[in-house]
Amino acid sequence: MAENRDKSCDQMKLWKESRGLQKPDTLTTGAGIPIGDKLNEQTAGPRGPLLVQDVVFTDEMAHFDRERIPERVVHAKGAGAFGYFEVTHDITRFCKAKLFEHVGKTTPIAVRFSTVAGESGSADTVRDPRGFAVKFYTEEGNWDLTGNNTPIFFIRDALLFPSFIHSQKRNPQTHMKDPDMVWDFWSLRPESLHQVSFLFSDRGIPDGFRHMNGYGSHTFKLINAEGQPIYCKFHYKTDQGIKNLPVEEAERLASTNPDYAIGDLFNAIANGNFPSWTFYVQVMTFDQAEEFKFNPFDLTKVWSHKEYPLIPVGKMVLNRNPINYFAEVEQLAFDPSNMPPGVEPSPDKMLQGRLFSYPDTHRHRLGANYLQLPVNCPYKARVANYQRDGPMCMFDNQGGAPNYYPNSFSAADTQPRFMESKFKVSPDVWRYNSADDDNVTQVSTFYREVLNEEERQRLCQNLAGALKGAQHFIQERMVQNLMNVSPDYGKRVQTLLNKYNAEAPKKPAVHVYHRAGASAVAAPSKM
Ligand code: HDE
Repeated sequence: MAENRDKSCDQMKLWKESRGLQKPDTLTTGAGIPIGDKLNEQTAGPRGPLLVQDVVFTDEMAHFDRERIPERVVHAKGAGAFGYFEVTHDITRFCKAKLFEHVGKTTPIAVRFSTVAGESGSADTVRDPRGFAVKFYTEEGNWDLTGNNTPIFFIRDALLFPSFIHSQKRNPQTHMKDPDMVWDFWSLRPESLHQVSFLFSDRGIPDGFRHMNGYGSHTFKLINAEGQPIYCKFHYKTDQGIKNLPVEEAERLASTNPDYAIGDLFNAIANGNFPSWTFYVQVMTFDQAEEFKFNPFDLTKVWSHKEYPLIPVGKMVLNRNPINYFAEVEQLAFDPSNMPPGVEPSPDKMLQGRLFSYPDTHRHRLGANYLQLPVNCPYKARVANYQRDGPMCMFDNQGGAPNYYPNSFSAADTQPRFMESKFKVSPDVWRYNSADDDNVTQVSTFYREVLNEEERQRLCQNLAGALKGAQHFIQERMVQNLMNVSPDYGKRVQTLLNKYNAEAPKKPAVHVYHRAGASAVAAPSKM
């Protein structure tokens, strides 16, 4: 290998070497029929035309025409890897899930890290939260702890998610990222202040995927063997140490090496430098939850580590790169509703919304039988149900076993010990407005106590540097929200904006068809 080439650059060469002296396979069609010539079409005469009977051509082209599947609607750009989770500390007093059964137990895992707003070809080093999704292949089925590198989120009601994401993605007319949309939404929804402040701090641009923490983010419920529940949050702390990229370096990499984070992970694993994370839980009893000063299920807030200390549980190690990206990463499908007995959802509205959204998007993106794909298949468990057929059924479709339930011939039956825990809910059904559920206390603590002076300065610069792209009335609304967090925060951002606004060239007039009260897209005057 040339000195300055890393393993990802030499993948083709390394693959060839891994095959040793093995003879090349005979080239075939998709149906396995050997091919005599793959360089020349079958034509009537040397100048064409092409014959329909050239199945070597049609077989190749028809498959190519269907290569793309929809990219993930969010988190489209990402990297995956495989490894194991090992229990280092006993938590059976909280949780009966078999994967925590005893110290030393290991469970295979698949992990996918991602950015959120960019398309699958976008740069890795942008300011954006990072996805941190882990699939544990347990004997009781797959557990998909689908989190981010932040313990909080922008909103607390799942109904807002599509609009929030639209505001971060492309303008419906210009097809460009649009600061007006981004800041309009954030400034209209002040519950986003905590996550926005985190995002524009240094941690908004992690140095690759190995140097960041992960969080289950939501509150979950753990159930022990006696059936006792307790609320919990999950944390992964990076053993590589936290490292973030300075803005200038991130910008340089975005143009010179847009796949920086994918390459960094791939090469670390290929070189045997296996990244790892230490896994912790925080727990809160139901009584403590009743007394908690905030809504303990509010995803825009954290639980204090002082009051609810981190309890070590295990270690997660990544030691294998994907053998094929499409098969093992693009098709890797996480679903927060996949939880083994012993882990259950809390009432968190965001989590509840996600329980529906993920399997729904997978059925659209990958098809109804996506759980049969090798990377998604719960291979440590045995699937026994009454679901049958559908496109791309990959196995024996459960053979001759009865396909209805109940039946007199018994293929698979339930076991009461796997019942979910019972809990009380008796309030009125209503569309409860949670917009103003204390949007500032924890943000203020973050600004004044978590960040030091230099970090505060960088936060204000980063935030003002992005907010300056929005219209003045949006800037003003955002600054007012920051004032409510801390006058110092608001004033600093305002001072920077004054400077930027004074420097900014006058904006050219933009033709916009959209007016309040008018139809969203007015037809051009003459078609
Ligand atoms: Fe996601 N999110 N999300 N999300 N999310 C998706 O699922 C969604 C949220 C997260 O590597 C989608 O397969 C809703 C929070 C990760 O494959 C989609 C809501 C957190 C990944 C979806 C949220 C996440 C996704 C898009 C609000 C951190 C990538 C494609 C209720 C705790 C997983 C897909 C991977 C992906 C929906 C909010 C993390 C559409 C409705 C909060 C890491 O289903």
